[in-house]
Amino acid sequence: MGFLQPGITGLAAIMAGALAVGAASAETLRLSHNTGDTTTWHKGAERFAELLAEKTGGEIDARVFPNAQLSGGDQMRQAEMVGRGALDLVVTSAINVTPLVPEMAVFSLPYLYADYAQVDATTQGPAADMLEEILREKGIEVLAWGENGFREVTNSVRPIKSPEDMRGLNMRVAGPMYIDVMNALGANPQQMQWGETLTALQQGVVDGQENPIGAVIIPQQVYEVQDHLTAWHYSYDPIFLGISKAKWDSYDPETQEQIRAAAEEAMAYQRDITRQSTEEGIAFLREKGMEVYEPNEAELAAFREATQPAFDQWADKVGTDIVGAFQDAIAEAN
Ligand code: X2X
Repeated sequence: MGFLQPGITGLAAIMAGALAVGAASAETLRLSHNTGDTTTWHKGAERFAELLAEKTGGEIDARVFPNAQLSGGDQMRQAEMVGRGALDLVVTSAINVTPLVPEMAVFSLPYLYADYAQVDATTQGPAADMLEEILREKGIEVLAWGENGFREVTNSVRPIKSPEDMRGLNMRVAGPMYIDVMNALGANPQQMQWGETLTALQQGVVDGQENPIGAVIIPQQVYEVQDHLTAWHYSYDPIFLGISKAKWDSYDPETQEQIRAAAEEAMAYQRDITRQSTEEGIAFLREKGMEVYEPNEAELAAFREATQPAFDQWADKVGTDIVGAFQDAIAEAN
């Protein structure tokens, strides 16, 4: 036995050396997103991390950081940080990028989309390329589009059935376009980080907020702090998985293909689970004690009309080229 000992030790040393070399060549990218670790954003990001390791044969993996913790809790700063290479990867929604790229507001123009077929005709088609081009100039390569969803309004003061019911409500909003939309409805909007919103709702600092059911309202338990929800579908919000362009350009074409394939698969999964949970969501929220109101066509038309000034104002900021391309794709969708 004795003479075998050095042999085994030697082999172990070689194996340890090989592992060390392997570990040294593996790269861990940092992925930032701005919701909690229970959301479909997080699940999509985690799925991407798994697929990335799988498709690159362990050469690259990713670590997911929720709650905008890598940008000091500031959800709007993430895009700018990825753009200058201070973050490798981001999962965030379009509205959060509007301070950097106002054109990103196109997706969320009030009542632009009537259904998912129209959404997919833009986010999964050439219309989205126009935004990808602008983001690329800002240092962000979009790898794939996912879904935050149609944003529905909640509050704890009264059921919302008409634009008049919005008057005077103190509403937390995520970004600048929604300030103008809420003002058009006669509400008092206040821009606030998502990370501070649940506490603000609980303490009555604001009366209400708006977010998608499947991606955010259910997983972040907004129903615990809000009594009423109206499914008014007033604004759609996509998410995207983006990588710093500097990082992207450092990879060879084969690696880029692996990264993109991982992103596309992960975001397709993320869209699926988001739609699934949105579909089951209204029944779930009622079970949890929320009073859910589903407006009829005439009531939706009243909300659409009331938000038209904000649509026009932001369509101007986005520009007619992009808005027109989106409207054309939507018209062809159904
Ligand atoms: O802050 C929000 O409301 C959220 C989570 O939906 C966004 O990132 C826009």
